[in-house]
Amino acid sequence: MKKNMKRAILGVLLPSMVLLGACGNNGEGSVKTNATGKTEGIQERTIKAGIGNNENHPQGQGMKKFKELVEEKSGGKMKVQNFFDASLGDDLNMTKALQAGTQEITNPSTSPLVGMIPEFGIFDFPFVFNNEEEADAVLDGPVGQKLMDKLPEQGLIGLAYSENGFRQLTNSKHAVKTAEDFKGLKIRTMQNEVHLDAFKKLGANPSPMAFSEVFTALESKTVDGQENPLSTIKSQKYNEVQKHLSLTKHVYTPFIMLVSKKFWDKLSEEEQGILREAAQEAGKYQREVSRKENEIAIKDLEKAGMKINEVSDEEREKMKKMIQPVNDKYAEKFGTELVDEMMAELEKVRSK
Ligand code: TK8
Repeated sequence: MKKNMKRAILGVLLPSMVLLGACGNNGEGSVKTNATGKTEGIQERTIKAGIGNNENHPQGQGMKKFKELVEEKSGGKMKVQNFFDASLGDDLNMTKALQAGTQEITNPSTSPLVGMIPEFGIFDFPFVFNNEEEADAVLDGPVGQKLMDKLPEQGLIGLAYSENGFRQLTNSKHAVKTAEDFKGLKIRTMQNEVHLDAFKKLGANPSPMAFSEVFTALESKTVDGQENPLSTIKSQKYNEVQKHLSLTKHVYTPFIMLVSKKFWDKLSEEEQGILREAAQEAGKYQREVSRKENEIAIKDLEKAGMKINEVSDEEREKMKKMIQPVNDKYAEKFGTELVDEMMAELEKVRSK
């Protein structure tokens, strides 16, 4: 074939091959951006998502649903890599990794975030929620959104709430049926000042600790007890090192799906929409799984030999009165307006 003919063909073929490559492989060098420099469309991305619980726990099942939804909605281009059992660290250090941009997603309890955003502490007021319906209404309403709006200045984006759940007390010493029974008990708490003050008010001796250290602390008797929802007590096998389970139902803890703002700001609107939608759908699914699992867990824990006791409403009322000065102190600290708004939301649900 004549040289100039060859050159002519290559002159047409090469540029179109490069162009095709740019549209086809979505590699880093060929990222399409719009006039504002934001990326457009959906790029190939791998998203590291870490949690503290294991994959069978409702939180783990929620993250597997999140992965499935993100990959389905992005045509497989956005891949979620789930890391369970605090393998990337505990709630606080994973949240700090998001702020640093070295991890993309985590799903902590809101309680240990109060060091960054104190106002999340309003969810830690003991006995503030009576049931899941009340918790869902506050979290998915204007108060929950107001707290989400405080996240970007901390380098975080909040996508959705889901359910850790109502916390129950376990310990190795004795049943806790009355407020007096807390006296002297060494109880592990989350790193949260409201919990610490509330347990001190009840006469207990609280010790804040990261989640991944709890089982060893119970086993070695460094602490007498801990408090977590039934699904966590079961999935962490606390029954192996705790004899008594007291159904105190003293606090409702949410989980919150967080994204690194450093990562978020690189995403196109379409990619952001996919993550937000998937997080909200997975959050609703996870709440259902959590509620079903708690019904199963209490039966399994009894079968596993735990001594389970109820706490009467009058004793719960007594505990609530003892702790009220703590709630009042933190209402001042977190802003009485926000607390009043939460109480008004609760009134709406209760008067239905
Ligand atoms: C898991 C924790 C856990 C929480 C705790 O990462 O620390 O006791 O209840 O679920 O967020």
